[in-house]
Amino acid sequence: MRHLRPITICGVLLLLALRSTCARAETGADAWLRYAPLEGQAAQKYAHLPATVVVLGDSLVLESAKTELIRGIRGMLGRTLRDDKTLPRENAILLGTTSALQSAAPGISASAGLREDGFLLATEQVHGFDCLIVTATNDRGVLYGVFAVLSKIARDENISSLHETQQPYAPIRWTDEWDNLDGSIERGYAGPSIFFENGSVRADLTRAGEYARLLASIGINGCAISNVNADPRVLEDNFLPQLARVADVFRPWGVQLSVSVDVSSPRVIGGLDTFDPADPRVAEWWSKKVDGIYRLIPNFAGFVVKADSEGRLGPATYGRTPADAANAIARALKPHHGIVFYRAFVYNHHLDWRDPKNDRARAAYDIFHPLDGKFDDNVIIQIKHGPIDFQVREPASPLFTGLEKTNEAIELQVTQEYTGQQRHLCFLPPMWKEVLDFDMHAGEHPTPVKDIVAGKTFQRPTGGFVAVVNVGMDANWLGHPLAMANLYGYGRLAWNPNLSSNRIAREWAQLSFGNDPVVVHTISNMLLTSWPIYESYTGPLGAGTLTDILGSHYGPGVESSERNGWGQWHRADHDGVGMDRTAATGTGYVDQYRAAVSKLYESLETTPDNLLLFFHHVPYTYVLHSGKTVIQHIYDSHYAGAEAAANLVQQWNSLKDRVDGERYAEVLKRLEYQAGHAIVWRDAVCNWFLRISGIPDQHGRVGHYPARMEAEGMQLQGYVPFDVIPSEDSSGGKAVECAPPAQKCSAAFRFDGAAGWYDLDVEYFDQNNGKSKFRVLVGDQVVDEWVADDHLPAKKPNADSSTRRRITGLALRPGDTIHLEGIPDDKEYAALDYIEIHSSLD
Ligand code: GCV
Repeated sequence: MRHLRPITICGVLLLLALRSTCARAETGADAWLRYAPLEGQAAQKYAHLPATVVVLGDSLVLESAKTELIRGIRGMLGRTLRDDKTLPRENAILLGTTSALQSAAPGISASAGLREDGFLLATEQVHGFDCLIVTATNDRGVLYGVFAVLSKIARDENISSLHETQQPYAPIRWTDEWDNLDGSIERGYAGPSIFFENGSVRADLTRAGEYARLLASIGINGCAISNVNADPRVLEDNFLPQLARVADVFRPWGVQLSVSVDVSSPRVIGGLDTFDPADPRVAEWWSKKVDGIYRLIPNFAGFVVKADSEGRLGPATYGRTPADAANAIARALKPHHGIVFYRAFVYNHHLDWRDPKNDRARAAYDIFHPLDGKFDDNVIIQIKHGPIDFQVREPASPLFTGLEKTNEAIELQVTQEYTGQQRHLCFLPPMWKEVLDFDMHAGEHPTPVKDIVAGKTFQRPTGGFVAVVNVGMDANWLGHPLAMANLYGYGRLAWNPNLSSNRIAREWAQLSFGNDPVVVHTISNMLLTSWPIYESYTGPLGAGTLTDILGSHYGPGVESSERNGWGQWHRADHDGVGMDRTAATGTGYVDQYRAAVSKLYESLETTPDNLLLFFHHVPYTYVLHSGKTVIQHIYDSHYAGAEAAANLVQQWNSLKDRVDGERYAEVLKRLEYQAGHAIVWRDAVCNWFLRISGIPDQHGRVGHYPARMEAEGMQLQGYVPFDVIPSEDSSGGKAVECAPPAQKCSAAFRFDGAAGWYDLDVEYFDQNNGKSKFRVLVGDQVVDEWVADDHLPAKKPNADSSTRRRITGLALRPGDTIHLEGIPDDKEYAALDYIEIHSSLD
């Protein structure tokens, strides 16, 4: 080995010291707008940046653009720009609309064809001075341009010679938040609402303003803040001034406010005896209500409507159609340029599961296609990306080509309802891109979903993108520090769906964690592999997320999809699995697509493996394109997925000391949890399919766990065995609990392996209705203790609450007694499932 010279060693030490001081503690609240100081060469690159910023014009949004620029430059380069109002007599950064710039300096660069919100970044001489120009047709475009410049600097890009135009792909780029007025959030996983508490708008809206800034930085221009399962009180006269306060904190960032409304509002809060959209009194009620809103909120965006769905009232009450309901509301908004998003998520959740021709996936097309052309031009039909409900993999909804004379928006879901609820890492842009890029074959040229929703394919005046986000009061907005990559990715794709997932992942990693190439490479690799990993242990071959669809939508629950009216069926029986949606023998759903797509999915040969079970019912022995049988694929993918989840932990470990300690620890905790829960998924799904198919795993893994010691097989004191329901939610279908009157219980066994270093995995149940305590002892020595105080979505011991505690590096000797002690708390009885012992060298 070459010896390091002392000077080199000093250099290395200095670098290490620098790196650790640079690794600042962070909560994640700054998200991708950290503006962390650039060092050395990186900062040098911007040494010639002008010292002055000139804003031509006067508006709240331009003021935000200016203050953001000053803030960002201060943070990254440690310089405070001078703020000037008139064209300078020195080099400057010029901000203003094209018309303001043209009148201040005729002849200045203006990009022809800039659309609303698009911007131009250009370096050129103005009156003989070198200027960086950020211009747009509207103030919001200027703000977006400033964020683009700051992003370039943060990512170490050259800005000394620029002529770059960026245009949004579509006018609609919105988020929906499913926040309730009491402060809870439906399918929110990061704390309470940033908008509401105790039935009112929050007194302190600081976070709401910060959120609007984040949204603006990725080009989002509208936000509906209240749950689509709408509370009519949101439209009460005394509530409107409260909404106006939210609009006020959104306005400086160019984000327009919207709320979700209940179509029965005219009856529930309006004093009418009807909400029939055809009744003139109802139309008048909406009109007056909307006029009142615009008096308080002149830039109000409009409403989101969920009706006749999942128990919500709707126009069907009066035999009217969604078009009747949407138009009645849209006509009230029209004079104010407001819009209605009418959700296509309308289906019967009491479908008769015994009828093999019934199919929830058909619902949106069956209901909305016949209404094409009947919606007013300020109505947008908001269509979930797939025909079911944000499953881990779905084909594109056929409704995208079912509406040629109607505006559309695609609805995506940032909050990970069916994709791990921000406890599992699942970077969704690759999934969204599969749908956005999917050619629906609606013309001679490719007609991908992204073009249809943007209004390009059928020449619609408006349309675009909506995502359900559900940020909360948790400092880092979405719970998992890496989950914000999904919000960032959504915004970037809504702006430009042609961006690659790789580019988005790298951008986000750079902005959120800095430009260390190792960090950027590792994080983007983790992000880019995370959806396939999650899919492989939760819902392979297009069967849908095999989760508890009747409850939490979180852990495994294969059985829960079947024999109920919700229609998320996978139809697994003793012989085979999958929904037959073909035209020949199934529900006929495939015929909702245009011919080329329907042909693709009608045939077993051409249906891709990853959507096979969405379209076809096949025997377990059916051989996939991959050469494996369906059943072996199910087993193999679950084992491979759980292993890959464990590998995410290793990858993250390699970044210790390269990222700040706070986020490092939080991500590590979540990834370790995920690795454990992936095993819960693996075992539950594999054992369920083993039981129903009767076909063993070729590799002998399923049902055989040689390293495992079941709790019910240990020497128990106080602990009592019980059956876990459903049985696949625990190892061997049983666990032990320390129920009252016991106050402390123990389970013990003798270690009979060879002397050596071992890791111990303790599988226990962490419910949300108590905080049990656990201790592990080897002989008399306590080797670990913890409190089960996580907030998982379960009040019982089941696959939602099943949690792994890993204890590493234990020196065990044959004959050692290992004791597990549990102290119950409240309704949580310190339940234990099993222990696994692995050599630390494995
Ligand atoms: C807001 C799914 C979710 C519901 C949600 C619904 C919707 O069914 O589980 O929580 O309701 O979708 O999108 O309206």
